[in-house]
Amino acid sequence: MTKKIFVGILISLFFTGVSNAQTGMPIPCGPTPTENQMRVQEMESYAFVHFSLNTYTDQSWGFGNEDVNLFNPQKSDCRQWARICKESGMKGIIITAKHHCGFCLWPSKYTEYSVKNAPWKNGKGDMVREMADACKEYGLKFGVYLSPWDRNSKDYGKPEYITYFRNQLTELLTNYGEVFEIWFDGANGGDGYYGGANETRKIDAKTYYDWKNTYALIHKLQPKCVIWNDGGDRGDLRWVGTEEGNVGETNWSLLNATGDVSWNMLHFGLETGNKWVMAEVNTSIRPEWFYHPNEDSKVKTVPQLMDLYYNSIGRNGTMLLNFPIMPNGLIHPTDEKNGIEFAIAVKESFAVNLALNKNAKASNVRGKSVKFAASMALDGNKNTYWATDDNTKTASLTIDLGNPTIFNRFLAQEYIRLGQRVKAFKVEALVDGNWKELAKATTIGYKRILRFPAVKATQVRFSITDSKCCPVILNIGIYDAPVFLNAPSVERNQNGEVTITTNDIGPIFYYTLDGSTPTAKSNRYSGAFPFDGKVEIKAISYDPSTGKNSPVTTEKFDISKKSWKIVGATEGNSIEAIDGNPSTAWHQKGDGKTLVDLVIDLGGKYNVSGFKYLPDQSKWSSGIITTYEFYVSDDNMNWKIADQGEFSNIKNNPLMQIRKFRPLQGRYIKLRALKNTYGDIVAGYAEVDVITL
Ligand code: FUL
Repeated sequence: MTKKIFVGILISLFFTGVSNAQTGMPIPCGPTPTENQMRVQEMESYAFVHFSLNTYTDQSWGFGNEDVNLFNPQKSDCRQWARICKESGMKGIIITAKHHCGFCLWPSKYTEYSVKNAPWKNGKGDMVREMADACKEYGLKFGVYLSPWDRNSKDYGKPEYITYFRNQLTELLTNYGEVFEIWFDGANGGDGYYGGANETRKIDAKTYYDWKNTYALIHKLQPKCVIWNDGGDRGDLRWVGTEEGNVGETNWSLLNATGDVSWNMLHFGLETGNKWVMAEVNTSIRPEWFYHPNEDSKVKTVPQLMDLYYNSIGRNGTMLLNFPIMPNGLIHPTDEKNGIEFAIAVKESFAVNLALNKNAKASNVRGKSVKFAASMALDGNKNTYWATDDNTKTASLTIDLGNPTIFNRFLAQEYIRLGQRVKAFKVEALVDGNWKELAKATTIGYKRILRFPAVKATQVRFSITDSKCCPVILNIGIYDAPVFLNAPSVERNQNGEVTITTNDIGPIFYYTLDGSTPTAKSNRYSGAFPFDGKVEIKAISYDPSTGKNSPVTTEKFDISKKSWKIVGATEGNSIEAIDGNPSTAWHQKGDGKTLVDLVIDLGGKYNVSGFKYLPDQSKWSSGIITTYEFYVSDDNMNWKIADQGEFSNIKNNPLMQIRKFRPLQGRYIKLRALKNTYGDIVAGYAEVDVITL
């Protein structure tokens, strides 16, 4: 052998060695998910059911002194809940075993405040058992919500409560079979009944529950259970900072294991985080979590649920969708219908992957190995992936669709068992011989779905423009999904002018004023129209090109606000509190020392039987009232109290608050803010309205 040949062999051995190294799988990039997290991530969607004494008192949070005798669902049927959830595409159900009021849906040994003292099934019922059994029957996973805050317990706030809390946790994690997720609500501490003390108790949610040992107990009793915790040590899943049903478009499944977590970290994750803490998007199919009859016309529609799908699962999150239970113990037929139609819409949208097994070319393939070829992202196999060489952080994959193909969705998945990597990417299509950019985005993670107007193209180019480590792409999907029209919004301003609008492009509107369901034969909307006084307006969007219409919007308006006046306002644009426009708000600081009252002259005498309060809808808004009193007066001097209470979950869910009371006659109303979410002296109002007889 000549020296030259020998050196040649050495060189080629060296390079073979290098390329062999590259044909091995990429090493993990930062933190990776546990098997338990993987399992839940792959479930994608699961349900909450909210049921408790609140269901009978029309409240969001119970104070802890509500009568157990109220709990008597005549038709309760957990099998109905399980069937509906299953048909709505849910893979599991988490039941509110104990909400903040402390009432237990199972006959806990450790409290009298439970189903065992309720008339339901003569105190022999166990709703948690029925739920666990129904889940088993319907092939669903079973999970438990156990509120750490307990407004009934006399021990809440004291060390003894932790023993009580862990005893209850042990009951739930021992007696009902496998639990896939435990949910510890972050709302913690404040005023409550507390065994009759009726006082305010504050705790430090980070330290009070000794989460380390509480977690150890969970891991011992239920090794496959994931922990959702908003109040203390980092669990397996995180809250996304809102109950509206979306996570950030940039969504890293990472946080730091210790230290404070900001709103941005909750919503977008933390690229540099050292622990895998995936995002769970929790929201309700109705505005509120518990059942309220006045929300029967506010159930999320199929287009709204599809938005939720794209803004949660389509953004690397899981979707936790709540179904409230009615006082009779069943899910409302509208919730059932919309839930099931939603599942059908999801199925239709992703029925045919137009990229499946299509020819594809990658700009770089790890070690040039077939094991990591572009085709591995198009083979529908969840164990194979396209990967690039270690030092390649930008790469593209071009898919040949064969024929000109129409599509409007692009889906990408990373092989997250090796960590989350991609920081930015774009999608282009070859349309009539020219490359056209369809969408640009940031993170991918477990799953990312992009929506864009339909396009007809022969090739699609997916380019990763930035990545933490070499990209590892599990799956690509291209779909032609049906498009659903959104229900329009109907608003009425202070002058009594009604407007109907939508974000969709192109539809026309039809409406009715007599409570009947609008069709393409009803009144056609041709611009703002006057309608003063009480009315129920129903409206639809209609697309003349397809003949399809949106779900129906129903808005009820009470007496005219034309002659309303805010009394004594000295600052800001007070009219914004009563202008009928939910996106404007008035904030009053009054004398700068205490919260001041809002007094409105209704311009005439009415039988006032309720009021509505919408807090400022902008993010980080100040002046969100949490505790209030409401008065009515004839003369703006002698006031009769009509109602008082709390707007319970208003910080996380800043919805229109509706309160009804025994009617009182008067010309003036007064909303007195006693506390707000920031504990300062600003009272803010996006809208205030009355309900009259
Ligand atoms: C919130 C609670 O305060 C609500 O009542 C509801 O249970 C929701 C899921 O979490 O923080």
